[in-house]
Amino acid sequence: MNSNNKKTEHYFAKPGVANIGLTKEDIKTSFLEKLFYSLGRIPVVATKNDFYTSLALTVRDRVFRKYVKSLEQYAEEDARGVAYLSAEYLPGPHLGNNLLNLEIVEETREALAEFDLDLDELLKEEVEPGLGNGGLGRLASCYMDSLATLGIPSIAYGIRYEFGIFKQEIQNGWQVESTDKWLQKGNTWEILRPEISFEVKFGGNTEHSRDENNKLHIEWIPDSEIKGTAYDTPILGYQSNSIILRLWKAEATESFDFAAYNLGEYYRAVEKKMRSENITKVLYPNDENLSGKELRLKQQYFFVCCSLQDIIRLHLLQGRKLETLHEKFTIQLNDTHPSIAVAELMRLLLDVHHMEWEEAWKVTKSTFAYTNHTLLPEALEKWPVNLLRNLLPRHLELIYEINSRFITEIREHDFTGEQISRMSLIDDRGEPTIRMAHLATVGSYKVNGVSALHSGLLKEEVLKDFAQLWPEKFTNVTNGITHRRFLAVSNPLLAGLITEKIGKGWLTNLDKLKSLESFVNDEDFRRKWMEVKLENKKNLAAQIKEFTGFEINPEMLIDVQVKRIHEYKRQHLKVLHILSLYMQIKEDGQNNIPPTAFVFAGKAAPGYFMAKRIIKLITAVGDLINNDPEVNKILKVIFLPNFSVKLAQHVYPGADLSEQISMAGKEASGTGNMKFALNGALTIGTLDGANVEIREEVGEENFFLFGLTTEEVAERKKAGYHPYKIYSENEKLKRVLDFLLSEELTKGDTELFRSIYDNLLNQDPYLLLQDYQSYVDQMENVYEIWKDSQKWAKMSIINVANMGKFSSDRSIKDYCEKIWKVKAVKA
Ligand code: NBY
Repeated sequence: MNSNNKKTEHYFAKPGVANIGLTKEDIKTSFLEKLFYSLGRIPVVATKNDFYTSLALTVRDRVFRKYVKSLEQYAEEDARGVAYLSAEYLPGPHLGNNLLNLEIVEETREALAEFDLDLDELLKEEVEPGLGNGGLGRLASCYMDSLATLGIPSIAYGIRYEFGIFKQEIQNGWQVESTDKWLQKGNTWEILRPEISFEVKFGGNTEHSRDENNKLHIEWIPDSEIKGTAYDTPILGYQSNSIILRLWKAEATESFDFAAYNLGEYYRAVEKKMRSENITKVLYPNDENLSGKELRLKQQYFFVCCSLQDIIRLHLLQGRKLETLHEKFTIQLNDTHPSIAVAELMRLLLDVHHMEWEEAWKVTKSTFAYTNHTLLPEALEKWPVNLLRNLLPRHLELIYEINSRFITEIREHDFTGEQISRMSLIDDRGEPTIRMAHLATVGSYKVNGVSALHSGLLKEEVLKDFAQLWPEKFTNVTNGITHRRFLAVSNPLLAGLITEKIGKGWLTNLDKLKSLESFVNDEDFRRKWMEVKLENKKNLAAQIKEFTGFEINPEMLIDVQVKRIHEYKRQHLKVLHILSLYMQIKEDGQNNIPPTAFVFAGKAAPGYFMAKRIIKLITAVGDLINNDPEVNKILKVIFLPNFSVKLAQHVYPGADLSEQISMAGKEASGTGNMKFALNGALTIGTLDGANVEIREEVGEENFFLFGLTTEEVAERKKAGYHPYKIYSENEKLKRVLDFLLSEELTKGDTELFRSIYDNLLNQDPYLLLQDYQSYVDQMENVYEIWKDSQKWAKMSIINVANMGKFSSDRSIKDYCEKIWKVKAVKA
């Protein structure tokens, strides 16, 4: 297996160290022991959740065994490591993934069968941690899988939100949110580390004084203080090491409680305790747009402060000096959410560890690297100066000082006054705010975007002045996904067929899929390929039935768009297309459309009016179509509520067509696009984000392209875009748009979709009308090819065969080589 490390093996072989094996018998024994001794249950009274928990504990022991081994290796090699800072993670269910990575799926299935238990039933019991909004959080979790698998010394830090992303229900066609109480039944995968705990201060003011040598001393006198405590979850890699996801929970400090208690102010103390704990209560459900919420800034600072103190503790524990922090650690900032870390590390080095400015700044900007995930102006974080002054007065001073030195530096270059004010960390055009992306850029040694297109645009637009100043600082790392979770675990049938053909090397080297190409003309293989897809479609149909009550015929073309609901992602463009088909059937009497089920899923930010209305539009179109006997044999429209990693794992394998239809230049990368293609769906999409690279890899003849390019979008807007003109000149489009206001669709409430209608006719900022005809035409082409099932199967195989590049293993290797300069530690 992974380790030939004699010392480690020897340690584990010592008498007294429990032998926890991986055979069916070992699993049976442990499973019963957990049920008896950890849960105090006997099989006759045990609930499904008890059985799930016993199994999870059984597996957790084995995962920790790997982790302890990894720790010993990392310590022995004194290796350079990565700390990944992310405010969000979406790990998905742990159990199935851990079983795969331990290679004990079948052993476990058989062991459970001997107790008359079904592994698949127990897997369903797991409640997943929804500690993120979407792509960014899921990416962090894919990266952890690859970091562990590749044996990169690393630790991931984040926030242990008590309530994750809200639960979505659909009531009367509208999204209704409720609290995600994911910890209600406990969380078997984490362990509390009460001894790993740090203080975090807020508010107050700073005091400046000079000592006898005229050296300036600055002291921050905060007005409140809380404590962050670590909860560790091991994340196991495939056949290999494990790393830790360390999430911080906020609590009141003891001293604080105690003082109040002495004063007899017990209730006041309890209240304060509750207020402190609020910091990690709930995840903010905004995916792309955030207003200046104080609690959100508190969350960001809270987890950054705990994480940096922990990193410094780990560094000093090895007997090293802080001056070498950047040699032993690199800290990756997952977007600007943790970017206050730049100021916080400066504060720790200057005020707590008494380093000089120049030295501290050198360490800081050699330690951080920053990943940008968005170009949307409204999603670029800016914190009001006043909010920082109240909450983090010392950090505000430090940011001003960093800025003033930075401005002095750039004045020496040939930058215009306009450029200098554009680059400043402080935007004082209105209410003064701090531009967090600028802080992150100035305070990092590398900045990367998440696809080739996005990284290019970052350099040409959002951060162009910085790219002119420091061209070598900018780089690209195209996103990737873990093919172990998104193929091996979630699509065992396709994984099995692939392994049968080419062996299992693809599990650790996804480029191996390339050899599938040599079987495209093998009729027998294509038949098996299509059989597997059909099975997966049946499974998806069963999920749809379970969660919506609707039945779809699994033979239909299953056309899927799953992702956060956002105008730039253009779910409503898909709706316009569906309505055009409806009209064709109803008004033109055309029914040569192949039977298609349109499946949508995704959450809308609770405060995002248009996104919520788009959900209502999808469900209204669904009501109309699904209940019309003339239409519903040909079309079905499904909205699957409460999209999650767990649900996603059923959706990708069952999809035929993947909708990646954002306006070019807006989707930084997308990762769902990769998951679909890896599971054999074909893509209809724009030249946006990683679609560009997917198309390059699979070949343009195997990708359904439509719409304007990024440059064309810019030109179109510059020349003056008039959606109304397009509307009035395209008869069929006009008919579809006008239908949005019809009695039939709105059941009499004809103003229901007025906001969408008006927006599209008057502004249409995401160019739906512009791209409409090109989309509809390309869908015609999709239908033509769908009718030729052999051709479709060939294209599907070629898509899968060319997904090698999109493994997160490749992404992490890129980070290691281009950015981190970190090497794997793996025997
Ligand atoms: O990150 C997504 C991008 O939209 C997608 O194109 C990319 O593939 C993915 C991974 O790089 N961004 C994203 O998911 N963003 C968020 O979830 C998010 C969450 C919170 C906030 C902003 C964005 N926030 O400001 O609180």
